[in-house]
Amino acid sequence: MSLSAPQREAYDREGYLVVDRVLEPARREELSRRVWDLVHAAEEGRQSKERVLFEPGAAAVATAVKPAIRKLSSLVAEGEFFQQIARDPFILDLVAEMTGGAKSIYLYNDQVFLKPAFCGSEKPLHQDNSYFRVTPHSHGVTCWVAIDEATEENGCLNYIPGSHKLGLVKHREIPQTPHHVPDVDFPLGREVPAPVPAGGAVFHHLLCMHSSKANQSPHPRRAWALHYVNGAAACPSRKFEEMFRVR
Ligand SMILES: O=C(O)CCC(=O)C(=O)O
Repeated sequence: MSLSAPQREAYDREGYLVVDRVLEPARREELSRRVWDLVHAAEEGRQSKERVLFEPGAAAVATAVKPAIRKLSSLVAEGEFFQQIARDPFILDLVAEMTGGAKSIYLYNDQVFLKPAFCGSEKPLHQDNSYFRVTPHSHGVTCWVAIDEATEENGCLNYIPGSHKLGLVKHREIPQTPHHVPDVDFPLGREVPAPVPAGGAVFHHLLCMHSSKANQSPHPRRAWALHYVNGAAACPSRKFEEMFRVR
């Protein structure tokens, strides 16, 4: 299946699109279980350090005994189960359409974003392409799969509708953090929350501005972000040979 006409219009207009189900419940449950296993391994120091990003100090203390994990990179390196989801034809048909009718598709990278209950910190506003630098900008899309239900309370993504039409705006780094934020003197627009049911996904254009708030709820929020690029794109920040080819 590919995009319906209203979905296509919504994606072109807003720069993002929520799809309520991309994973069948059994697959979502298996993904959830496997991701918890990887997170527990990381908490116990059984993951390579390069793949794990911890919550900043104060938030980690909030969990008292365990370090709180913020990000886990490259699930596709974990083998077939994850690779099959990354290659899921339903997801890839949508990705192909959203990236200019891609004939070949690569995974630029993939990462699980975690917001542990009560202490998951915010992700400030940004455009993904301020990190990736894929051109044309429309040749990439992020598919953010909600492993847990993502709500306003536990830190779903918030988007500025239509902000993908602004072009790539200047960003500045926030010192001592891994974050970039827009550095502009014009209004960017109002952020709108995009809740996603567990097993659903939100797809966003690499220029659509988004952020997520801290998780102050008792419910963890985990999402697997798959950043796809059309094989015809220019990608100066990473070689295609080093990426995982999905189609
Ligand atoms: O999951 C989050 O809180 C941030 C995710 C994000 O910025 C992205 O997937 O591009």
